[in-house]
Amino acid sequence: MLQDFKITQRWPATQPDVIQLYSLPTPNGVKVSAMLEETGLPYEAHRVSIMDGDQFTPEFLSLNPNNKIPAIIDPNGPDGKPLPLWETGAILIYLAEKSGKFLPTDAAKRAEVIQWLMWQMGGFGPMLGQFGFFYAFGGKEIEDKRPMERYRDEAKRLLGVLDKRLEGREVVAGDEYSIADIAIWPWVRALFTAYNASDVLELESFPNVLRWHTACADRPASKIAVDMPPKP
Ligand SMILES: N[C@@H](CCC(=O)N[C@@H](CS)C(=O)NCC(=O)O)C(=O)O
Repeated sequence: MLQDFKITQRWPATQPDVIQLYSLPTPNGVKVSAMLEETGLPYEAHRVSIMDGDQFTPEFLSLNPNNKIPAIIDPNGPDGKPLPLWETGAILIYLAEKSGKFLPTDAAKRAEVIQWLMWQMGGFGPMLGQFGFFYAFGGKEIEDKRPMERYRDEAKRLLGVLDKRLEGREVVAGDEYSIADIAIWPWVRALFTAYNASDVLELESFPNVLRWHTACADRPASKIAVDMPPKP
């Protein structure tokens, strides 16, 4: 039963039959909101304010001991049992399999999509996140610029890899829009928005990334996801 999950004591479900999303529109949060919007799976979004430390409350930690958003509970998981899940890569694969969308069934194409998803999870997201910390947030005032420069250069290298990949391609992997695109574009978006880093990363020198990002961000689902859960 959904109400057996302690997190529902702090963030009560008004629609207990649908997927419960605990999130905030950060790059990682947007990935899962975008996937839910793209698939059309019904869900209820709860706002977890990481600025106010909500992720460290016992209720949130009871769902995700790693104290990070987003996390979900699917009340109708495998075998009809509720399924709690965190880590966006795992959530995207789960939702793709549940909906039968955005992950090819062809084994080679599926492997390729998962490869790029893992590239985002293991490299693009964490490196851009560190760059953001040292360039735009808490680490901005640090006098020693080597940490910022290291992550800036790695961010540029990764953007170069993505740009090359997208040369003559509409999507990152496979033949159609997939969880690889859904995982990566919110991180490119953060470079323009939260990090204000167009100049320092010379984003104009990655035209394929810019073209692809515009197409991803223009999708109706993406437009809803960037404000999900909406501000109170
Ligand atoms: N690898 C995790 C990363 C999640 C993550 O870093 N979430 C950030 C927001 S984008 C967060 O909750 N930060 C709060 C904290 O670290 O206390 C995933 O993909 O789910």
